Amino acid sequence: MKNLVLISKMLPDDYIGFTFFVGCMAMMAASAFFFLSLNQFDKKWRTSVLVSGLITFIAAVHYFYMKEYWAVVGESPTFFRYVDWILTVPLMCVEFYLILKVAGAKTDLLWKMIALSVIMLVTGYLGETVFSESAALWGGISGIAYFIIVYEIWLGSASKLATAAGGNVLKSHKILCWFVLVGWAIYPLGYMLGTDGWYTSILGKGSVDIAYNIADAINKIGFGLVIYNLAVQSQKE
Ligand SMILES: *C/C=C(C)/C=C/C=C(C)/C=C/C1=C(C)CCCC1(C)C
Repeated sequence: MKNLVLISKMLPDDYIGFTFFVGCMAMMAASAFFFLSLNQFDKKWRTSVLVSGLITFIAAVHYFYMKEYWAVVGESPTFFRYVDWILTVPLMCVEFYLILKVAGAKTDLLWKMIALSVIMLVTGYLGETVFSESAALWGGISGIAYFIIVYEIWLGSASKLATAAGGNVLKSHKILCWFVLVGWAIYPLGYMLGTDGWYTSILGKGSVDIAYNIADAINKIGFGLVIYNLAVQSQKE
């Protein structure tokens, strides 16, 4: 039987390991926060806050594995990373759908967003692993799916529903739109730092993991807090 590693050394210059560790703790704390707040919400908002907690909780578990993987194997935990994303990004689409339900959002919108995010992530995974010699091509296909998501929420049917809903929902939808446009854009940047393509001569090489870890903290915890705040504000009224 192989050795079971329970704890591994953290070197003081292991900045990547540090962001994995802090990421793990931050996701755990955020999950505790969302779950423990559930009782203060009535049924209408509880599901949304629960989903915020599930997103950070799923990430916390994956970060627990990823920090160990990094410490023991010393490589990017690409597989765990994408399993995390394929579970959590569709849940973020669910959040959009849940808050827009008041304006009559249909499950078509939900499935369309989920399908686009799956295409975005599967093609990105292929570009980072199986077909890494054509990473730019796969990243480009992934980028198209990403732009359609951005279009859908900023200008497409999701934005029309948000306008129809008005008030707090519209305000929160707008903030979430910014998360997707700016916060999510860190991921393709990380991808370009970690793979070889036409962009390598411009950007050089860097750590995918630092980019992805920072992006995850901003997007998963920040996104969840926007939903939490929407629930608090709406319930006050
Ligand atoms: C919690 C995790 C989140 C919000 C992950 C989001 C991931 C992306 C928006 C990834 C996008 C990518 C591209 C747009 C092109 C290159 C490949 C990806 C998968 C890194």
